[in-house]
Order: sequence, then structure tokens, then C-alpha cells
Amino acid sequence: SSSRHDHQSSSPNHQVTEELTKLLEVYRANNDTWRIAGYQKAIAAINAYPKEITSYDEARQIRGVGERLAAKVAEILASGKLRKVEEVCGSEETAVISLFLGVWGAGPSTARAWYAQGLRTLQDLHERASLTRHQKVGLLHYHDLNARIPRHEAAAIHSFVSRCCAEVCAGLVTEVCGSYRRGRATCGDVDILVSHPDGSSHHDVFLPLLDNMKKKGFLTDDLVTQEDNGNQQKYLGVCRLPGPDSKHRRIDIIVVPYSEFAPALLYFTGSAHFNRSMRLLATKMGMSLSEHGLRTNVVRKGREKLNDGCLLPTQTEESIFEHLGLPYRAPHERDH
Ligand code: DCP
Ligand code: MG
Ligand code: MN
Repeated sequence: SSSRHDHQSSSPNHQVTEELTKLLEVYRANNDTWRIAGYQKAIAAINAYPKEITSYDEARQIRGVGERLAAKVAEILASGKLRKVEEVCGSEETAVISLFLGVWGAGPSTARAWYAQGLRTLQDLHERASLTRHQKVGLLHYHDLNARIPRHEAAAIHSFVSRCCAEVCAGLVTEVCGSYRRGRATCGDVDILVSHPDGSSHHDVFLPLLDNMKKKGFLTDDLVTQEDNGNQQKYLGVCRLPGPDSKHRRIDIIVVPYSEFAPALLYFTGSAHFNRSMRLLATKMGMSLSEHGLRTNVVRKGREKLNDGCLLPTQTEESIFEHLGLPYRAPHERDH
């Protein structure tokens, strides 16, 4: 989704991560999976680093920053920029592909195909590209959807959704997850978890809730409505708060059974990288962690699961950390 241009301006190493992010964008445009992962990890680690980095050696000591990245950091410290960024970002091809990657639902291969077809501007896409339904929505709201959402607006969107929930069914609980819950100053989208403490009322609220929000003009465009993911229902779409100046924003809503509330909360809070490492740890311990729950005594043959193991009780996020033998990490400590 649109985590582009997401750097924390509060970081003392803002200039370094901004320059590295430009290179990350280039690798995204080239679909260079390994470099993308490496740069994302390093940028998150540098963002989390509390002091101004002053040398190669200091950079090298940060977990996630290897020799090559530390050399890049040193180059930025010395000259304020990266030569490589100047070389590649100067090219028209990279600039256009990066522009096209901002269309929600367009990946690197699509963006490159459009470029190869001779398309260069958003207007070209509008007139001559064959677009999927998702890409049409992405193009229609291109500038809004590529803008970060200020934290206070994410909170206002949550309040709006909470009021709609209360109208649809008394007692529904809602929680904003994702980057918002991790304490970020701005968010790429708003991720809202919905459930009901009575354990059963969540069954019948998904479609009526969406309907309620559409009638109010709050949900403006649907992207994905998915009801087949076990007992969880997921909506990806676009919303807009009332008022003449409000922007269209990406919103994700998941409705889950209350028995899966804590694992769903943990999953939906992320970060994606944090989730991957936690799942990997669970796997190494013969367990299996998902948004549905934590299972133990899972027998695997290679990557294949031979049985499902048995479900552990996970009433709270804390209990999941405990089962995995980990000290609890508050949401704002899960940013990388
Ligand atoms: N998630 C995940 N793996 C993915 C995508 C998502 O584990 N491939 C989980 C972790 C994310 C959460 O879902 O934190 C929400 O996904 P988002 O794409 O909304 O990501 P964030 O909210 O973390 O960041 P952003 O500010 O870009 O929305
Ligand atoms: Mg999000
Ligand atoms: Mn999301």
C-alpha cells in the first residue's frame, strides 16, 4: 500500500533516511526484492536510532545496517547526498515508473509495461492504459491516496467509524491499528479492527456496516471485500470525512470474532516486518502464529504443515508474547 514518502521527520538522521528512501524507490521501481527488503530494514533501524549518526563505524553498529549500507550512510554524511541517486533518479524512465507506481493496484511490472507502451503521464494512463478496477480508483484519487494522513485525521476517521458501528449494533468495539497504533505522526491508511465482546454479534455486522457508511457518503470506492478468510471479514476501500476540504483516504476494516481479538490486534498493528519476525520465531518453536491465533505442537515437514497443532489461549497481546518467551513490546516499540 502507500507507505511512500514515509520518513519520520523527528529522527535526528532525517537527511540520511530521506536520501536512502530515494534509492529504495528506485529499487521498488525495478522490483529488486532483496534490496527493497534490505533498505526498508536499514531505514527503519536508522529511523529508530536515537542519536545523530556521525561515522561509518557508528552506522555499521546499528542492527540491519551492513557494510554496503554503512558506506552509503558515510557518503551522505560527507556530501549530503548519494551520487547513485543523482545518476538514476535523473533518468526519465525511473521518474515515470515511480509516478506510475503511485497508482494503487499497479506493481512494478505493470508500471514498466505502461512505460514500454509509451505512456508518460497520468493523463496518458487515463486516456490510453487498460486499467483494472483497482487501478481506476487509484488513478481517480491519485494525489489524495499518495498523501500521508495526519494522525489527528486518522483519529477523526476512527471516531466516524465508531459512530457508524454503534448505529449498526450496540456494543461493537473498535480499535485503530497499523501505523497509527504504533504511534506514527502520519499514516498511509487507517486500519480499523471491529469485534463484539458477546462473541456472536460480529457475524451479522460486516455488510450492514459497509452499507451504513456508503449511505452516508463516507465510503466512496470499494477495493476489496473479502469474506472468505476463516472467520474474519476484511474490507479495503476509500473513505472521505464530511466537509468540503477533506481528502479521500485509504481505509481497511476487519471484523473478527472476539475469540480472535488479541491475535488480530497484534497482526493488524504490525509492523509487517515485526509480524514476519514474530511468525518466524513461532515457527522455530514448533508453533504457528497468525491473525487467527497461536498454535502449538505444529508438526512440519519442510515448509508443509502435517497437523494444525492445538490452539493456545490468547486473551491478550501480552499472553502471545508470553507463550513465545518474549518480553512484551508496546505498539510503539514494534515499528521495525
Ligand atoms: N500486514 C502484514 N503483512 C503485510 C501487510 C500488512 O503483516 N504484507 C499487517 C501489519 C501492518 C498491518 O497489517 O502493520 C496494516 O497494514 P498497512 O499496510 O496498513 O501498514 P501500516 O499501517 O503498518 O503502515 P501504513 O502507514 O503504510 O498504513
Ligand atoms: Mg496502515
Ligand atoms: Mn492498511
